Amino acid sequence: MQKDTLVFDLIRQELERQRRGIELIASENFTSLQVMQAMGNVMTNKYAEGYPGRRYYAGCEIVDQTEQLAIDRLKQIFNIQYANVQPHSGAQANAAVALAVLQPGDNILGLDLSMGGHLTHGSAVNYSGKLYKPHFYGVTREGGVVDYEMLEAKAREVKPKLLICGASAYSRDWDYARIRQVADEVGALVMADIAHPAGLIAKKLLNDPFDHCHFVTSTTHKTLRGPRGGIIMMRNDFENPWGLKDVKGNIRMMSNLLDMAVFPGIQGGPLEHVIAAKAIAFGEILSDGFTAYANQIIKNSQSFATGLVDRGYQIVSGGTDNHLVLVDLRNKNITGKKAEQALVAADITANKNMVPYDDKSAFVTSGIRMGVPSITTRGMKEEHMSFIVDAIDRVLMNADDEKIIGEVRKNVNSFMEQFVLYPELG
Ligand code: DSN
Repeated sequence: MQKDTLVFDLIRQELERQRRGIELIASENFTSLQVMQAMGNVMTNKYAEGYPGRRYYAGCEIVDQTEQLAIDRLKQIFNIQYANVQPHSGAQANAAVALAVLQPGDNILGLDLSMGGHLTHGSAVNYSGKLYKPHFYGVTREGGVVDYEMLEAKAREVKPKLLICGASAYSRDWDYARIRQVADEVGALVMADIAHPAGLIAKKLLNDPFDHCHFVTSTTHKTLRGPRGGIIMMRNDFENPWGLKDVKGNIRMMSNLLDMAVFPGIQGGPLEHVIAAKAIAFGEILSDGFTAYANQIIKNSQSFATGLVDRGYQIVSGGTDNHLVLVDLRNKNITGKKAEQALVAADITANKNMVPYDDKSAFVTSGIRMGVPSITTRGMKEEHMSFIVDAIDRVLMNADDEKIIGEVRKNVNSFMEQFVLYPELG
């Protein structure tokens, strides 16, 4: 068969783009070569509907072993009793939890998307806002931190069946114990979506959600640095003390209900090649190297945030506990959209983002979200953050000056040469 040079040329171009630029999209990362290699293998040919040892297809003896390895390693990472590694994405993981515990029309309560929440936490354009009745809490206008009093008041008012915590543009840690307290008071179950900070939680650098939240979901490709995908986890409540039922009206173990919600509930065949890559990534997370990586994320993030503040940038909530910052650009007289475009022209990739109480639309926005997981993977340390802050500041203060942006791009490209990415790929 003839090689499809058109597609492989584009893949090569994407590799060069990733190599020459500064990647600050907070939800991205660079996997190891072996994680990528595992995604391009013969397991993509295998159908394996079901779970290890109980499949609907023959010939699953080998993929059973990779999937079981992924499950066992994930349980070890977070010290948990239950893990499902089949969700194709974080959105699928959240959909499966909702399917397992909610009925259409049930109340759910999550962080407002415009305040840092996620589409799957009840947005009107998402299944979560269409199938269920969404309610929201926000962050405080002054401090930019989760407004727990508002959360508690809303919970008491709407009595959600599922209370969702976690965010995609929030730089502070969560008080899971406080959330669980009000959830118990109003009879809600709690789901923590830790897609963004999971790698930091894995190394105990942030609060542990597992003792307080009934269900914990995540993606595997952000701070966990694995392949694109999702996972569902539980430490306790394994036995379904609430008496939730399956479609036939039988009370089942919570683990069964969650497994059934993933398959056959919302997915068919699992992506066993991706699950093999998840197993590899989970093995890497268990290593000392990943502990050093997670610690370096925090150091880089702190140093990056301090550099921005020193330049007069306003970080929502005033700083960061995790891997990202959300910058309110209103005092710099530039929109998020314009900032994103100017930065991309200088080979610095970050995404525009609404800030809490934004006066601009989601297409324009007043903010920019930036994170350090990718640049930390490339080997950057605290001392490299000042170059990045300088470059960002120069671009944003000269967003219409193509000459200056061209100069910054050149500097960025030569700066990045020292942080070699995938040397094995030539
Ligand atoms: N799109 C992801 C992010 O960038 O945070 C969340 O799904």
